[in-house]
Amino acid sequence: MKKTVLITGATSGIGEAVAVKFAESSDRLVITGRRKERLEELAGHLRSTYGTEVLVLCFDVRDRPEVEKHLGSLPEEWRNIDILVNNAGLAVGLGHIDEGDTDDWDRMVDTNIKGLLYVTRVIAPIMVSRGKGHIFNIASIAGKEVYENGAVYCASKHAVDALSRGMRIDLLKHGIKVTNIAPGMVETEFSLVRFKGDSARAETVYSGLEPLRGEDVAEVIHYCASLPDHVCISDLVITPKAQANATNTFRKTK
Ligand code: NDP
Ligand code: 8X3
Repeated sequence: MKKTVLITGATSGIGEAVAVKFAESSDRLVITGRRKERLEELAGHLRSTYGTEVLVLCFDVRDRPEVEKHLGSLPEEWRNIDILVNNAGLAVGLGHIDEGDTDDWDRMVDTNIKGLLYVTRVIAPIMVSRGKGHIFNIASIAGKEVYENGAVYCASKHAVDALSRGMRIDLLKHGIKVTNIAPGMVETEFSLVRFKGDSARAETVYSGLEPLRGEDVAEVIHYCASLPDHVCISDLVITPKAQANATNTFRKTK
């Protein structure tokens, strides 16, 4: 049966790949993000390629009134969200705690933690009222470990990890599953955003190894969502073969 899937941050990377994956299995999609043109382009592609029913909602997850306005007034035929993928997020900057840019910290905390909470606060009650639903929180290997220069991003993803565990307890009696997804290196726009548009620096992150692609993470999320109702995968760390943990990678030199 068709599911209705809400994905935050569907304009690129993991979120876009998740949208395509669920479209392939004929599900209905609510895709969100800030870049309207990208959302419209993706919606057009999914409609023409897969015949997908798509609702586009353009908003910033940091803006609580906007989140409440858009998600709190979903058209009746779109209200029954079966799957929420809390994916919108970012790292900005890389530096020691005594030198960090506090605006960067605000962006990470506001997007990765508060944005995820604002979205969940609107959608979870809908799931509770229906007695079913599945929430995926895209955390990170940075939510399991901490690395030099990444304290604030790591802290924000540790918060997501804790929220996944807390949500799972709170929503247990309502029949709602919560899956925490903790990817390692995925080649998306992530590093371009982290390095504020410095594409040469972003490319070095993935040099000499084969990183994950958004599609790899999407495949895993789709698998978790396809399991029988009584089965819940709670937490998954997914890395490329060449990555052992947050700091150890094996790179081939030319
Ligand atoms: P991308 O930069 O490719 O995608 C990030 C998405 O988040 C975009 O669609 C962007 O949309 C959206 N987004 C960012 N800020 C906001 C905002 N304020 N409001 C609404 N949407 C927002 O990176 P990834 O696909 O890699 O990142 C997706 C998630 O995966 C993030 O939470 C990231 O932390 C996590 N992750 C990524 C890893 C990696 O190595 N790439 C590894 C582990 C976790 P727009 O700009 O249009 O608003
Ligand atoms: C993204 C993975 O290792 O760059 O969450 O923090 S990492």
